[in-house]
Amino acid sequence: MKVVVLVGGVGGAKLADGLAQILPPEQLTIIVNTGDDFWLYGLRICPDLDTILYTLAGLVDPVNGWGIASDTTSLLQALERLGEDTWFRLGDQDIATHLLRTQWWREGVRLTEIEKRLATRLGVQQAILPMTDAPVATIVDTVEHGELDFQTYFVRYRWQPTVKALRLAGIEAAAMTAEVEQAMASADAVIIGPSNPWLSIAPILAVPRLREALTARDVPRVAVSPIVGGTAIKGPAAKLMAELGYEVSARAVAEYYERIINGFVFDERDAGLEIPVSHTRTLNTIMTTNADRIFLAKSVMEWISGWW
Ligand code: FO1
Repeated sequence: MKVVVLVGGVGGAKLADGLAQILPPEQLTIIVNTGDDFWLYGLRICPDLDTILYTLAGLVDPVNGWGIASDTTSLLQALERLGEDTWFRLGDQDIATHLLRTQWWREGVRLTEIEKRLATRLGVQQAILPMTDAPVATIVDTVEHGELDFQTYFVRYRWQPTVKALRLAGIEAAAMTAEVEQAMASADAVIIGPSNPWLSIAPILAVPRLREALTARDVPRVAVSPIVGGTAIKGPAAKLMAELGYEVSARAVAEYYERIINGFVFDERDAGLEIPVSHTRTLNTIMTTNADRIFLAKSVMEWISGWW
């Protein structure tokens, strides 16, 4: 069964990792948000792509969920000595990825090809596809600071500013890649990971023609809720939902995805919520251990096979 999973950062990476442990590598394609990508010190940084790559390569920092385990910060310390405010914590080993990516980027290599090369070199066999090759930037309009680029909002201000609106700079010019189109066309199931629907999944769905490609075929399309018991498992999802005027619940997430999904997985702690989707399943969706990842991935796959 060929599975396509749409993801953002840490939560999505955990489910993708669970799926990677139970499916043959050629049967899993991971389509990743690139709205968080930005330039820093002349380097092209793609946080969500790197989080997925490092997680599947077994390199990720288990505490943060991003960056490389036991990485050092010599370069950051040198920058601080030179008077820089190093609010974005780039580890020394992590920088190697950004150096290579940037070199290839400047040579004109497509982001999809760059990520394929990085994955191959780190021994990752699954296809990790950026949502588009074009630079797209999530811009967060806040009450306190006006418009902020994503990482300034998320990391520098620790997602504390009040969000008024979101927009995606560059999305009109972004094209779906042949690789994403091919993955969508041959998918037997599509899973939307427990990533932030507004910050991580919306940019993927906003790539021109991607939403149509996703819904074109009659296959299971299942979203996993990132909201459990009215709060986010990690990050600003709950705070953002309230600021954008949504009820903070798994039901509101299901309603947000209603037109594109036919299945919804939400946490067993929320059993009893009425979900407006034809197929629903409650499970333990909190992935603390590796066994949790495998359990969730397996349970979702078995459930899909059961109703399809
Ligand atoms: N997140 C933070 O909260 N603080 C950081 O200093 C930080 C550095 C960082 C470096 C490389 C990388 O690939 C990711 C990094 N992240 C950091 C995570 C990342 O910016 C966000 O988690 C995502 O953009 C949201 O999915």
